[in-house]
Amino acid sequence: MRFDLVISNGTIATASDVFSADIGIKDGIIVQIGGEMGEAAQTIDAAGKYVLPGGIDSHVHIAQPSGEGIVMADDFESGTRSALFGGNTTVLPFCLQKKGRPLREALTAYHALAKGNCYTDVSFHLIVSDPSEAVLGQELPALVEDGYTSFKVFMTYEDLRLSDAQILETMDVARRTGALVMVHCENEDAIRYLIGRHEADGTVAPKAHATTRPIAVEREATHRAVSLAEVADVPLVIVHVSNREAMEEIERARRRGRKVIGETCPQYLMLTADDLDGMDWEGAKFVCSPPPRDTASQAACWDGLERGVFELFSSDHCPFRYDDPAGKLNPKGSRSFRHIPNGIPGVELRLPILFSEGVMKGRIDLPRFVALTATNQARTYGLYPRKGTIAVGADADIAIWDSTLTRTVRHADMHDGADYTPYEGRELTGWPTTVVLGGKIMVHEGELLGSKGDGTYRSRGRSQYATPTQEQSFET
Ligand code: DUC
Ligand code: ZN
Ligand code: ZN
Repeated sequence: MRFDLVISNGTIATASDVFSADIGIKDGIIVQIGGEMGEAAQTIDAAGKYVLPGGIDSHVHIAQPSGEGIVMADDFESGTRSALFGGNTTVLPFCLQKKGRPLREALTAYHALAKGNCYTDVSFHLIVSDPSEAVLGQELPALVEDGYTSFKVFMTYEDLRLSDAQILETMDVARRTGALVMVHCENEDAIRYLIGRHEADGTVAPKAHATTRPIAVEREATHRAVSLAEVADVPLVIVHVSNREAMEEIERARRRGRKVIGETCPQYLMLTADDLDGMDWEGAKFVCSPPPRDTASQAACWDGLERGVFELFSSDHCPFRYDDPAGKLNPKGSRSFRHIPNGIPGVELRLPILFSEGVMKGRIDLPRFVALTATNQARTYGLYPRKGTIAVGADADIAIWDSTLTRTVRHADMHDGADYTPYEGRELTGWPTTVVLGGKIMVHEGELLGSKGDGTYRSRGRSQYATPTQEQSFET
């Protein structure tokens, strides 16, 4: 048999092109695009459908330790299953260093959780919470060599935040090793100050999460992060950008010649701070950081997606169950916003939201959709060209989309471990109907055909943007 699988009659989109051709797959790899296909063990007829690279979601949290008594709603099985049904074939979760402990220890535990349980391929970022001399001097450089080529640092959360000096030291490791630093930009001291004022006048409902983390808190930290990266001379990723003022910091830094990669997420297009104001503590369902803003910020984020301020559109999937003592309504969280775990589910709806609201509504074209959700993600995090595109020699990670399908979002139809979706009741047009991972049909017409364990851990190369001072462009 010449091919294991042929996908015929579809319209293929890459980050640079839209064209009609058949795809021939052998041993998990795309081996032919276009021309006579000949015999195949399996064929999918994709007539009338779009054939896109499988989504790569470079920002998800799965089974991440989340504080006393709090349990994340997804393990690797449910999180990657949900990702798969949403048209993704690779996700990049975060491995969190425990303070005072080596990163390797966290990695060993995290790999054990993932092994044999994944429906998509996975690769880990590191969260550096304790940049000790040993971590900076030995551990991180060795881990970069081993394919852990990106790390996230936090400017917020008492137990995670790094000082400016620590951020600079971590950036310096990235500069020397070619790793890429991702920064969560919110000013913790300013948040503490505002929390104090809110508590003093008894304002403790979920909405206070938004008013204690206003745009100025994110803008200031974004400015500081890009400035620190300029001092250290490293490129950086500003993750989960929520508003125009933070975007302007990114654009200003780029005008100074800096390499700054911007990421935004579905919640900043679809939700506002008013969603945190629901009856009966329902606002807790929308608590995430940075918080959703207002409709002007939503428009700004769309503008950023259209103009290229953002190269990455990721979910920041960080699921906690709502009606659960280990989730949003934990005993303390049901009394004060301060104790509501931060994060919302989104890995399954990231792509349908951008397809429906972006492509179908004419805000972005299909190549830009592919760039934002797969190609740029692969380029940024050292997976390209093995992943993130449809090309001969690439992994056969493919999602087939039906742009005529309109569905109302119901959590009952989701495949994650949460008990709600923030997008309940939204009507979306354009859904993935078939997902192929490494040449294997994992989902077809809503049916799960793959098994947990079909997804494997993928070590990464260095980001193609992680070279100091040298100009790079996202053009394909
Ligand atoms: N940052 C994230 O990236 N995800 C969830 C919570 C947070 O603060
Ligand atoms: Zn974050
Ligand atoms: Zn996140």
